[in-house]
Amino acid sequence: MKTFIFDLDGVLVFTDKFHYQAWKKIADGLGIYFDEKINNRLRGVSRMESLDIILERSTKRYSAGEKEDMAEEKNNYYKEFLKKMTPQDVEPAVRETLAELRRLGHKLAIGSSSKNTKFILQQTKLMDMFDAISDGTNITRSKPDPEVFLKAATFVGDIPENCIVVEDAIAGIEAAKAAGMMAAGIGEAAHYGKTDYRLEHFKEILEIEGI
Ligand code: B16
Ligand code: MG
Repeated sequence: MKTFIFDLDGVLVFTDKFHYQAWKKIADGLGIYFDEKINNRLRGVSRMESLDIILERSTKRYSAGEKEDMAEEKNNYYKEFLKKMTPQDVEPAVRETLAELRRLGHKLAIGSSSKNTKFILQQTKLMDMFDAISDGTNITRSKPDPEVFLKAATFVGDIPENCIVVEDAIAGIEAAKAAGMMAAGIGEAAHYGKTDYRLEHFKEILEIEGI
């Protein structure tokens, strides 16, 4: 039996468009250029690090307090989108695959940088699928640091060598490998050199050899 550790944004749900719209409001308000390409760099990265990436294009320097306020304002916009999420925002293939992995006896965990993880899992009615949740509220270093995945393994009581991380972000694949885990990549991460299993579709998780 294995432990599967799932990233949230970009793997189980597609909230990156909400992150984009919320950050865009902040950037526009500050007169800073921001587009979808820059938004791609924010995948898997913590909220404050995301803000620092956006502010790279600013000529002005902001205090820690000002940055806290901007991050909070962004999160308030973002949460307005999350409030409208429903179970329909999870693709049937995702729900079916998780149910099948559970039926086969594997352990399932979340390994997400997001502090909104539990709210998203509640909105989409995914909470009951997981044995453990490691997220932005229990880490001090974000991906590519392995902390979020190592904590997930500890929470389910398994060793890193028995864990398979499913990720869409390159920072997430780096984190999985740094944790000594196997890494399955979907989307952009499927084409990354360090990815062990390349997934075209979520259901292909069930075809991973030896599970
Ligand atoms: P929050 P993941 C990450 O989630 C997102 O990919 C990233 O864009 C976001 O900045 C980060 O969560 C923090 O999110 O502001 O909700 O705490 O991909 O690790 O599930
Ligand atoms: Mg992600």
